[in-house]
Amino acid sequence: MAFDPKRPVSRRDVLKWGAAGTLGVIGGALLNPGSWFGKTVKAMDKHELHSALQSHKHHMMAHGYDPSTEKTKGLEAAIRALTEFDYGKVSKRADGRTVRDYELVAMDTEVEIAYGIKFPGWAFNGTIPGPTIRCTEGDIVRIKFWNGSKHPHSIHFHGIHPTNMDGLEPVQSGTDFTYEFEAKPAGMHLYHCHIPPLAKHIHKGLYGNFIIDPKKPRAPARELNMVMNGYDLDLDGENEVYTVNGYAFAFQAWPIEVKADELVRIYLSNFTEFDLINSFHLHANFFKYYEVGADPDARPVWTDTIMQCQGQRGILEIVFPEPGKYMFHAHQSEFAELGWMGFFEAK
Ligand SMILES: [Cu+2]
Repeated sequence: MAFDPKRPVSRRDVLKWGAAGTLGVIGGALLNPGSWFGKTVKAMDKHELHSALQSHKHHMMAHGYDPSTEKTKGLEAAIRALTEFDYGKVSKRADGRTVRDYELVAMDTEVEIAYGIKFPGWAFNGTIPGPTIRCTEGDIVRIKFWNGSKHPHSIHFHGIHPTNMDGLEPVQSGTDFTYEFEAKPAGMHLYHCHIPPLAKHIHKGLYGNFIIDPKKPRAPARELNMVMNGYDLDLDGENEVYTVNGYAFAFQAWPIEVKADELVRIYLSNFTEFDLINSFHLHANFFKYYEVGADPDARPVWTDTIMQCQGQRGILEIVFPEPGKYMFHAHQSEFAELGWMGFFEAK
């Protein structure tokens, strides 16, 4: 196909070019600061990109997709996001209620989203997704939000709370606001910026999971946190990279180690903008799925594939029956091939 400098880079191009080294080159060209903030990528950048892609073709054809297993900063952040839960700074109020204090800072920052690709994100505490906020039903949750970004932002939590704590008011650059409410109902929730244009503010990275544990704890399990997302690298309203926990192919490069026969519980949400639906498919096994996980009487779905709309979330409970490598990925094949796939390694 003839190179057309005016034609935007499509996700199909990325798919076609999809060798790790090539993605790095694409990222480097697209994320050239001069081109990124404009509507389209500069012709010069695209020309360089095209030449670089040609030189990578042979390697790609010979080896197929070969994501690097190098533990980059982005990959480490994705692995940390799996098991890091922020329980806040805990204190007791005079009436005996547990108070949890958290701090979230919005920043304009570059985040590594795939091997060699940096994304000019807006992030809570420097990572996409932001920290996983966790508490117990009935706790008083206090989140001090400081806006260190150049743009107005807010934090909108899902759950039941007073409307003046709902995050619709912008918090201006360089100022702060403290959200305070009682955590309810128990379940798997989420938080995100709620300032228009919303798709842009969310897509740039201002989101994370918010888990409210029930007062009667769930059964002991190996607990994992997962956020599905996408990145639109050339601002054409389509994603070119898809991930779980912010980094393409993270758990292909580094499979998630679990034990056969132990209960694995995953708190899963979907923050993919521009595509209406994302999904989670597990190979060679089934799992129980609790939508939101707020209804203690709900009967889970017993399946190997679930889908989530934007902002939808739920709890998966998996037992791996025997040792082996179990693939998991979005069942939109294109998303999987653009980064949203990985493995559980049961030992
Ligand atoms: Cu925002």
